[in-house]
Amino acid sequence: MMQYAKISSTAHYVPEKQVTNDDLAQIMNTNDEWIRTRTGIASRHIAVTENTSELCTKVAKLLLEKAEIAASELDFVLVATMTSDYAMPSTASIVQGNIGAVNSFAFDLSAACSGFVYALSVADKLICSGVYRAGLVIGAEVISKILDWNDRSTASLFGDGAGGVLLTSSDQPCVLAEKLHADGTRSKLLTAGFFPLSSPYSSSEEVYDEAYLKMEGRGIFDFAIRDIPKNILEVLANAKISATEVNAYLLHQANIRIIEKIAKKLQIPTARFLLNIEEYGNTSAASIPILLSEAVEKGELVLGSRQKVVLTGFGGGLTWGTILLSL
Ligand code: B82
Repeated sequence: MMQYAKISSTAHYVPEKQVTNDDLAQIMNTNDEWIRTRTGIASRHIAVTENTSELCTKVAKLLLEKAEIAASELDFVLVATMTSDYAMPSTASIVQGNIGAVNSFAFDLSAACSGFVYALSVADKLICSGVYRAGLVIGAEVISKILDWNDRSTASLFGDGAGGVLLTSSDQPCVLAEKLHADGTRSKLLTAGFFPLSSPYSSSEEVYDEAYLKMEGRGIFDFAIRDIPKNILEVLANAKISATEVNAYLLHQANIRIIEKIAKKLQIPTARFLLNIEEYGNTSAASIPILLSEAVEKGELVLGSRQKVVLTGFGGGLTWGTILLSL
């Protein structure tokens, strides 16, 4: 019999400290009105003591508790992040150790704000192959550590957090259609954490100001408006499903204006597009799984209900991708 993958539980966790726009205005030249109208953001959660692996470990434990399965039953732990604790070991390895997933392999996946969608696609194939039966897929970021806190145009946009799903084998498909993309020719539009050559033998003239997150706002905004509606439509067409049959659209929470423009282009009421950017800001790879977990918690989405849900990530790489799920 064919093996498929389904979402057995969802969970999220954010650091306790919540920083409002007014709080930010105390430490930089900005104000609530400016941030809110441009971005839709009112606050963000910022890590004070917890690094990315700690946020992930909280999510991993919640996922196992909710589904009532033991860590030893997991085959893999996958973490999508661009803000891992270390370059080595992977954040996924640290989480695997913390939860005692003794039968799991573990690795991180780097696809910026598309990371969770990319990782879910990969995890789905691992299970559909029939080789593996259960795994965690977590999107997590502590972006606050790669921000230039002297640059008000980027520091106000981002927040820290983590969200994830437990995927297990099923006899019915949960992923109905998907399409992932990348365009590395536009990679300079969104960058963070450049490692310059530094050996005694290097004669590099590379610029050394690329440690912090940098974005060309207009360029990536235009990318989102142009490429994302096409991506969503190609996936719906592939599944022979109309845009109005989809119960909820969960898009990467980069900017409220992006989501409004995409909704308008697709001629879908904005109410179908779930939002949480107001509280969390842009949490990169964590934004979609936090959104999903909150919707399940509120009862707006129900696991096992066969509701149709679109997940769409887009960001650095450039990378983007859409997965159509039947929950
Ligand atoms: S912005 O350039 O300042 N702008 C658009 C012209 C204001 C409305 C801006 C702001 Br503020 C915040 C986010 C973006 C943006 O376009 N973000 C992204 C676009 C594509 C992929 C990822 C992102 C992201 O921020 O994660 C623009």
